[in-house]
Amino acid sequence: LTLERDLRRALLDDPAQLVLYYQPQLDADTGRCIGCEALVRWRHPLRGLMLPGEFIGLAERSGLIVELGRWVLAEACAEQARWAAAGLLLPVSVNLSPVQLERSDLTPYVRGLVQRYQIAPGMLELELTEGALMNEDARYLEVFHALMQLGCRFALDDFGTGYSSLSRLKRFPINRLKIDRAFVSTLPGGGDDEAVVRATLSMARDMGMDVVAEGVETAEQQLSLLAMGCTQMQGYRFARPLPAAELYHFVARLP
Ligand code: G
Ligand code: G
Ligand code: MN
Ligand code: NA
Repeated sequence: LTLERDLRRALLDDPAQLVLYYQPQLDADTGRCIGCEALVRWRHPLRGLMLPGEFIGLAERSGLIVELGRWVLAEACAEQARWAAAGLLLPVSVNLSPVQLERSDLTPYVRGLVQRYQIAPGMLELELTEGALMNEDARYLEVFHALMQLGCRFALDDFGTGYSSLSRLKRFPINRLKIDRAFVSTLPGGGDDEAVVRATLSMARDMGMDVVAEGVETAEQQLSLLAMGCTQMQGYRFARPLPAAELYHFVARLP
């Protein structure tokens, strides 16, 4: 309860306690950075730097996720505009909680941000988990389609761990699948996990979706993914989530 009060106070009075880190995503074929994922942290005045696992659940249960989610979207857009001003055009992915999509004012909010920061909506990718696709509510689908109409891209996070059926994927046109790191960590193994990766790549190809592998940590995993035709990768092998300035320098140092 105190943590909830602290988070409310941070959002209202002291948003500087919140900070976004950015983890780069690379095309391992070309070595280029193709985007980054924004990951929120909270510099709690007493507890120090807190990871999202420690407060996103609380934010969702208390409803504070709506305000927190707005802050994350605004900050990610502001940062993307700062990078653009410095000559770096980099797509940014933002994690969305299902609670945010249940609110019809998400679309005008995002439209306002891309206008204010002069961002091409296609440079903003919204990440949903498979659970977020289980909602059949008409208004929920409307918000999803309105954001798509606006030009935002959608990624399905933690893919392979949930229950998304093909019919559901057709109802929510997703641009990119993010293969959960659980399937990447055992590569190269030749077992079930590798089969899941192959099946995901094949389905994505047929449905015109991109695929990014998450949690790539070793050269062996990278080579195995490349051999299967998966080129987009994110993970400690390349970089941890970095503060904005470090992300900028990471990309600037790439060939
Ligand atoms: O940052 P970390 O590496 O600990 O991320 C853990 C998880 O927290 C991520 O997988 C992501 O799903 C979630 N997360 C991180 N940032 C955000 C955010 O801004 N909004 C939401 N809803 N979830 C986030
Ligand atoms: O949104 P999502 O749950 O996918 O967020 C990614 C999470 O995975 C973040 O908590 C991030 O810090 C973490 N992560 C990113 N790269 C790696 C990696 O290579 N290995 C592991 N174990 N975790 C990673
Ligand atoms: Mn994510
Ligand atoms: Na994920």
